[in-house]
Amino acid sequence: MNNFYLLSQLAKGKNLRISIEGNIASGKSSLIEYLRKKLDVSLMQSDNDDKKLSNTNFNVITEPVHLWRNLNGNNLLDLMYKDPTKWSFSFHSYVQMTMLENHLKIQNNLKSDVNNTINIMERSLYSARYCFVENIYNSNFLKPVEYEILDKWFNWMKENHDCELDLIFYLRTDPETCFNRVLKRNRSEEVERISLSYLKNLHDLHEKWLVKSSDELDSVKYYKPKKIIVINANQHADEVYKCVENEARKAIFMK
Ligand code: D5M
Ligand code: MG
Repeated sequence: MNNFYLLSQLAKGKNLRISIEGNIASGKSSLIEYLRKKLDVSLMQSDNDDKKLSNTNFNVITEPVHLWRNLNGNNLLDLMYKDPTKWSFSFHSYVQMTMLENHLKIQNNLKSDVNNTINIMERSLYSARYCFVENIYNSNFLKPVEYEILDKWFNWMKENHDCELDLIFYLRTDPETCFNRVLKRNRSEEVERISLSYLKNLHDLHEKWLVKSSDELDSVKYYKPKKIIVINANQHADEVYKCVENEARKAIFMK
């Protein structure tokens, strides 16, 4: 039985909304690329055993980094890393908007009455707010009034649009591992601008939101889907993919 047969079982009769969350360079894009390739192959090859797969639609939505790198010729991602005090507000306003667009792409799918759909998105409106905005505010790159405006926009978006998720896969990675991967991938905007302490702070905020928070203890009211699956993403990518498969299997049996 392959991974995607399992995922298709989870999606049966529903539109499943999954977000892949994790620190910078935790392996989200690679996992999504792997899923996309496998899903294409599975759909093409679906035979008797995988018959149900052919009734399953996969909708993969990657993080819109290409938009942040090119807004009418402006590389906002680069500007934000170069001069965070000056550009963080503009950058995050645009990130929030493009993330909302991604949530709405899923919503349009739901409206079109297509069942058996697995929507997989890379990050969400929630990580942008709870991890990144929080981090730059704590680092004094946002003025209190800018932080308030972003927070107001976030709440408005959340309350006026359906941005619900069913499941989060959290790729939990040591900040040191992320740091080494950032160096290795050598993205021009990030090199020599992302420090280990920046990654540590982001890691702590992911943990606060996805691992440590609980309804009883929370002073902050975090949005969380019913199910959060934590994956040890310090491992080799092949092991991470295997864990995702095993966890999907467990989720089906516990359903
Ligand atoms: O790479 C995505 C890049 O974009 C990385 O440099 C972090 C940055 N990013 C993503 N979302 C945000 C927000 N909301 N604020 C600031 N910077 C952000 P990846 O490896 O996918 O994390
Ligand atoms: Mg990525």
